[in-house]
Amino acid sequence: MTAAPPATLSWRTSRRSLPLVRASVVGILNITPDSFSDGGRHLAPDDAVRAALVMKDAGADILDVGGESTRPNAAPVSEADEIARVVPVIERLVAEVALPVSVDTRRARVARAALKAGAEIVNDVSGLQKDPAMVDAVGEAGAGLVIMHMRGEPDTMDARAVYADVVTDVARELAERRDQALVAGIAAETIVLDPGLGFAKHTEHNLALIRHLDAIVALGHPVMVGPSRKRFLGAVTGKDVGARDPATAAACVAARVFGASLFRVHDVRSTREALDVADAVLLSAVGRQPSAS
Ligand code: HH2
Repeated sequence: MTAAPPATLSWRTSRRSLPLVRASVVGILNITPDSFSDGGRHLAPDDAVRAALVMKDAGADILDVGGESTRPNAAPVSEADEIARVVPVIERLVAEVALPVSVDTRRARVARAALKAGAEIVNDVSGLQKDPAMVDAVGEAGAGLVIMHMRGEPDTMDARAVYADVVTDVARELAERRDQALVAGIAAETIVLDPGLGFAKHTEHNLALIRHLDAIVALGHPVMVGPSRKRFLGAVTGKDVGARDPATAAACVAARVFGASLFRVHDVRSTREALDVADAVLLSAVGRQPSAS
């Protein structure tokens, strides 16, 4: 097996070009009472800023702020409440933490409010399927856009985890959503693709998607993965949600070997260290002389 770092080595957002030579770690900040692993921890802006500073110190490159849980059976949140949760936190993060901020939302109005508050990336887990106004909200701001693969809604997605071939099906559906963004005028270099681990996928689907990530890398955009503390890691290790950070770091390393560039995690420190070691190995291989093998 020949592992190679991905070819797409930067990502343009509305504020800068983010280098992606080294693996980028995206720290998760859920401003929700009910997210499956960190719900209720960062509801107050002071707590969110404190957690973000710890993530920065641990080596986070980007902060991803979300105001709506996408786990099955999560309590619905109104658009106004979602904005009220994320905007004050984003304003404080931009002023006090000085890392690029992404907003994890499926709603165009929330995206617009977050971008106005200083966010520069929109992470849409519906992959532009939920809100028809999302493409314009992202395109007008020139924001970075994460197009994640899922099917249906969080409450119905498990029943939609039926694939002829999960790798080709997910790559094809992601390509269709990417094309929809391009047709609407979103610049190619602002787009990142994400296979949506755990969203309408069973354990074997998640593992196959990591093993064959090259099919998504081949679409020509940087690839993000979000395995953090998810159920499939519990299925592999037998660990409860609170004890899945080593498994998360291992899944990120595997995804790095197969071409991912961005890694969305709760515990930044353990994944940062694991990816630094992976990159020390993978990036040293770039300069290898054929005669030395
Ligand atoms: N996973 C979750 C939420 N957002 N975004 C991307 N791009 N990729 C992912 O895999 C992804 C995501 C779910 O995890 P979490 O935010 O921890 O939980 P919840 O949805 O309960 O807030």
